[in-house]
Amino acid sequence: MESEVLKEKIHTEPMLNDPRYITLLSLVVLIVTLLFWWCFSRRRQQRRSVLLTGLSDSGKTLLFVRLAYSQYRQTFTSMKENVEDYITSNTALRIVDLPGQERLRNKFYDQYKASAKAIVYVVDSVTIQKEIRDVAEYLYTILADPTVQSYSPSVLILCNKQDQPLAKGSQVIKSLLEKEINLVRVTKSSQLQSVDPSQSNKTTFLGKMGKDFEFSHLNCRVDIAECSANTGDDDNPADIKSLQEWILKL
Ligand SMILES: Nc1nc2c(ncn2[C@@H]2O[C@H](COP(=O)(O)OP(=O)(O)O)[C@@H](O)[C@H]2O)c(=O)[nH]1
Ligand SMILES: [Mg+2]
Repeated sequence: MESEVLKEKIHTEPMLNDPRYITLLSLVVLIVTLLFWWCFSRRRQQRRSVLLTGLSDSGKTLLFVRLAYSQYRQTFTSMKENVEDYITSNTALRIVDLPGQERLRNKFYDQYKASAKAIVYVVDSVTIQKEIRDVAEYLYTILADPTVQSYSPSVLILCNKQDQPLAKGSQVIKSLLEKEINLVRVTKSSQLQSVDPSQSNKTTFLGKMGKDFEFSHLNCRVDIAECSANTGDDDNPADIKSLQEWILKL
């Protein structure tokens, strides 16, 4: 009996002392750890948010409510974000309605941009001409963002409030925005250069150098659609089908 125990000892001990065995063991442990870490970080980074962005009063919160609860609720100026799951037949998404107020929007945008699978930029089609500078500047900030540049999420420019008689159509809004971003990108890049010349080649130039700005020049896809989030009466029912269909295609 005792001799058997002794035999076994002799048998196993050299194995544990063998440096090759130790190396193999630590390699296996390392690989398993890395695998766990990789799965975990992938889960965390999974980009499944659809961000609703745009200036205040463009209709983001109303669109959010219609998407998430499919009913009308009175909205108010949002001071913080609204988040709700949005389950479609093929994916589980998350709709995030970001505040549009100038003082708040960057903070919330920075918080959510890394999780963005898609960005919906909501435009008030009635006041677009009056507010074109603000609308274009905010859109420029979103598109030129380094995170957006590297992940290139799908972008939808949503021309809301189409139920209003004075609303501009999507093609008019598209060319208004392209013209204005053409001007905005010149001012933005010269501003950056004067603040810190070394930064000028780090920030991306939006579009093609030496050509007028067009959305089709970007490496992320930019779509444009019309909708109306307002609860309609029977004469003009609310119509957010274009947005719902676009989300389904993500
Ligand atoms: N006529 C009309 N009004 C809208 C539409 N969408 C939003 N509104 C109104 O615009 C105002 C601002 O909407 P809200 O959702 O709070 O905009 P937010 O600031 O972007 O979140 C509210 O009074 C809404 O009722 C629309 O499609 N048509
Ligand atoms: Mg709001």
